[in-house]
Amino acid sequence: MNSFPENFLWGGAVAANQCEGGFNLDGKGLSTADVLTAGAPGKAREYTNGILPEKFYPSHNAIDFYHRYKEDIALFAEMGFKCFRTSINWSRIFPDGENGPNLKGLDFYDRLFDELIKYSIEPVITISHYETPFVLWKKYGSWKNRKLIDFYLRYCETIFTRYTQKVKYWMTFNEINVITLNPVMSAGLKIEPQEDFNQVVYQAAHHQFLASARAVKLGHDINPDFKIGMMMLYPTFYAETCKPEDQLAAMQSIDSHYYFSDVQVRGVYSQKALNFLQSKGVSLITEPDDDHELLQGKVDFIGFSYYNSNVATTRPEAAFTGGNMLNAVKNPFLKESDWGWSVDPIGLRIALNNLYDRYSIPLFIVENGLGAVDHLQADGTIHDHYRIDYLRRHIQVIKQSVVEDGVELIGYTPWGCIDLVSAGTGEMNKRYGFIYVDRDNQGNGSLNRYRKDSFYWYQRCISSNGEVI
Ligand code: BGP
Repeated sequence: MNSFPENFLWGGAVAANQCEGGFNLDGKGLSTADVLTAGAPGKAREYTNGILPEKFYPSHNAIDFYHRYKEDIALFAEMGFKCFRTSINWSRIFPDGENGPNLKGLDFYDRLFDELIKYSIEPVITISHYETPFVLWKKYGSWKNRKLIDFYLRYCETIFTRYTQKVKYWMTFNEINVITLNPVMSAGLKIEPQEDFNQVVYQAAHHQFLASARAVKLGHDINPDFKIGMMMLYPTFYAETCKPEDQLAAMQSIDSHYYFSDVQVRGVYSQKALNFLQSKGVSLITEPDDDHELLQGKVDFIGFSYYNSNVATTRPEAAFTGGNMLNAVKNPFLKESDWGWSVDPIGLRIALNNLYDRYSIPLFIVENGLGAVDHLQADGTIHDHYRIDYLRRHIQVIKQSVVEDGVELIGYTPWGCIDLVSAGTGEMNKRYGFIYVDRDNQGNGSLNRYRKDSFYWYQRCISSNGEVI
């Protein structure tokens, strides 16, 4: 093979809570994402205990994809998308997590998937992307509680059955390993001062592993053609020096992420993982069938996000910079985005190789991209050469990984293919899209859509199957 496979899924990715808006329409319940405020530019968002009138919640209206999905999908089709990754908003289907399903919510996703299928765009669906029904959080403490597994499974059964003819690719949890880095955003985990962080987080992760495994089994029973994957954030780690202690630190850093993929791909906790839990004083509360269930629910593929690489060091005085979900030690060999995230295409090749060598199952890059400030010109154009440069360099190494290294890759969906609300900071001005949306950090703007230069560039990339970039 000397090019991308013919059936390679080029596309783009979003998440329901960051683009849909319509947070209280047609019977939708409140979700944890709906009580997340906008941070000051560059600053983390905050959770409020319910909606406070004096606060601004950017995802309440987001980019109004809920009403404009037809216009947006037409633009994706114009770019030639073969697939589109989004998530189903759990609280649209089960407004309080327990009672439902809400038929109007189900109808919305039927219409959305029909629209994609009309253009032969394959939906790629994340079942839970950083939102949990708010009531499940309030009433049960979210994923701390084993009961969440049953609520999640009921939701899965509903959507697997309803969309069995429309959706083939599913992912059970977005960036499941982020539970250790941002437990509130990832899993709705509010950790009280008297609670032990590790005990809560790894217990909740165990519940998610079981929920995912049961969902994989259930999905395959409902439709054997389903491809059900896990999804992780992949943070390539370099050792700061060849000092053995730094190398060990790099290995241990990435191991703390393999903890998650090992269980979901291999269906077992490794001895290393069990020892790690013990060293942290974590004692998992399990039931007799848990091991068997994990083994029954091994995933079909690994979806992952990759934005930047990281550096592991034993030097306590090392300087830190930004990065997706985890602050990284500064790498003097790399440039950084306006948000301080390193730009490192080679790190993506390493990620692809590491994952494929370790697991030998298909991979899917479901997030990658550059968050940047764009400038809308008076004539409606946006000249985002920096984004084209970022994506071009990443696609070059993806091709090398597929063609030279033999990595089996299903597809590539750059993040935020249409501008949307940032998960980390709630900003609109941190834009990733090929399509510009006229809305600012305070929620002002016409919401009109504009094609950026990268729109035409990606269109050529797709039509040439990655040859013209
Ligand atoms: C990932 C999340 C996405 C997304 C992306 C970019 O971790 O899965 O939801 O938003 O990061 O991050 P941000 O929006 O903070 O720039």
